[in-house]
Amino acid sequence: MARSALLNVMVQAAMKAGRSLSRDFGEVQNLQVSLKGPGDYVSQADRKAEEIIHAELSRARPGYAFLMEERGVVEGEDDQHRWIVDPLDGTTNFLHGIPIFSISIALERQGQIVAGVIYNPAMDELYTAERGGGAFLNDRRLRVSGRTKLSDSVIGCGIPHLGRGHHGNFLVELRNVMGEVAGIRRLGSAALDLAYVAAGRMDGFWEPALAPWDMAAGILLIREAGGFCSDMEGGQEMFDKGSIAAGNEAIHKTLLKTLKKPIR
Ligand code: 2AM
Ligand code: CA
Repeated sequence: MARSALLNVMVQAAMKAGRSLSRDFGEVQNLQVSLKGPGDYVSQADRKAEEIIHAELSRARPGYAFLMEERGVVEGEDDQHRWIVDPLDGTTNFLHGIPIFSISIALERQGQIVAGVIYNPAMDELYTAERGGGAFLNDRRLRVSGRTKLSDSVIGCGIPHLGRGHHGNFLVELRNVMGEVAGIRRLGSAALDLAYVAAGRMDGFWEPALAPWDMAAGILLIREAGGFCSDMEGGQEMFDKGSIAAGNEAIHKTLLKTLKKPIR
């Protein structure tokens, strides 16, 4: 498949970081049994992957700014462009030897996401999208699912855990959705969840507390696959609100409504 120069740069960075994460993931599986456990090792793997992506992208596009999970904001001379990077999304899975984790890289131009790459090294699945150019899984063009009824739909979500998020609110959302759908899934990598919606594997997704690096590439993938994304209030402030709801046009609309049903 012929990719643009920009996507090539992003894919190369993601795959190089992916090779590093794969090596470390193999080690994590061995470390599971050791006394100290793999926690520190995983933070190192995460930082190493971020280092690789930062080096590759800076070399190919000097001066672009960064927003990265580990380093935070890195200013650049170019005030038009910003990379938004999660070097390891699905850290808890990685730490537990579950092969569902990803690298997410997006490029923002004048505040608009114009390119996105999500890579799952364990499954060798590469998702790419460029604004106006469609979304792809490896070489295959993606389209969001065509299901229109919630009762036929598989809906992904993120579940808050110890020390994170509002557990009571989530239980209300879950109760509202679980009674209406064919199934609920929780992958543990928001970037991959969004990629799965773009691929039509899941019909919708919501998560109330995410960072821009979890969502940026996935939002573009879904839009380029013909889907819809909003914050959980239905607006376009996903980064500011930190929440997201996504799906095809029909499911996105019904999901938003269902999430907000008053408690019975
Ligand atoms: P992570 O693996 O990079 O931490 C799981 O529900 C999703 O929530 C994952 O994508 C996970 O990303 C993300 N997540 C976990 N802690 C987070 C935090 N403090 N802020 C934003 N996103 C977070
Ligand atoms: Ca993340």
